[in-house]
Amino acid sequence: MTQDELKKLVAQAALDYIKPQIQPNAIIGVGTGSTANCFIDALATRKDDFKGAVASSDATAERLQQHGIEVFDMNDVESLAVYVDGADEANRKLELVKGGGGALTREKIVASISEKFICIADESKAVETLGGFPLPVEVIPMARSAVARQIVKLGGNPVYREGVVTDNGNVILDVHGLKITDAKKLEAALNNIVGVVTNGLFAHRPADVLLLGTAGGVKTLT
Ligand code: ABF
Repeated sequence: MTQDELKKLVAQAALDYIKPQIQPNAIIGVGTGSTANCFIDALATRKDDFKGAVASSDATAERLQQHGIEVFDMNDVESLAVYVDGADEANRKLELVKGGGGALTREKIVASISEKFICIADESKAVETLGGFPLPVEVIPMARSAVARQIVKLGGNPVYREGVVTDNGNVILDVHGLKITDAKKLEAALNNIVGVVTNGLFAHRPADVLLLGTAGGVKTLT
């Protein structure tokens, strides 16, 4: 199976977590990226089973609307039945590195009000130790160099993602060279640097379920 086919497979499998019998009129949190896009396309086939969605990026909001799915402002929503999103890396504890697509802050906000976070990914995203994929950190533009110096002190090698401005008007540093053995500790340490908006570690709020697309089918990890 190609990587695209694996993404479609897990996106389809995520639909099982939308349960109109148990949660009628649910609002679904929807992530960003190519795997999340497959989920949006699959979601469009089940429009009668939920009320609408909260989007983790402008691009996702646009794709949802193109499918005729109502997009809610998160300020008008108290909680989300499920949040479905991809990741750049996932470990066995379901801690994630996210933000390769630049939407990490809104993704983390949406995850924070979700009862269940379903991460969907092809098997290439499953790793023993996080950090092989450079860890994205969203930063207030004027603090870019100051934050980069602090990240070097934590042992990382931050690289400015040139030409990218997030939906929130900020910039991104991609931190190379980290071998992340204590994701919660690093997530907190990075959050503590003045000028950091968010970092792409999802360890304090990891996924609840990881649906991995493999050649043998969908593997469900909890
Ligand atoms: C989002 O999309 C991000 O957090 C992650 O960076 C990216 C994964 O993209 P893809 O599904 O295209 O590999 O989930």
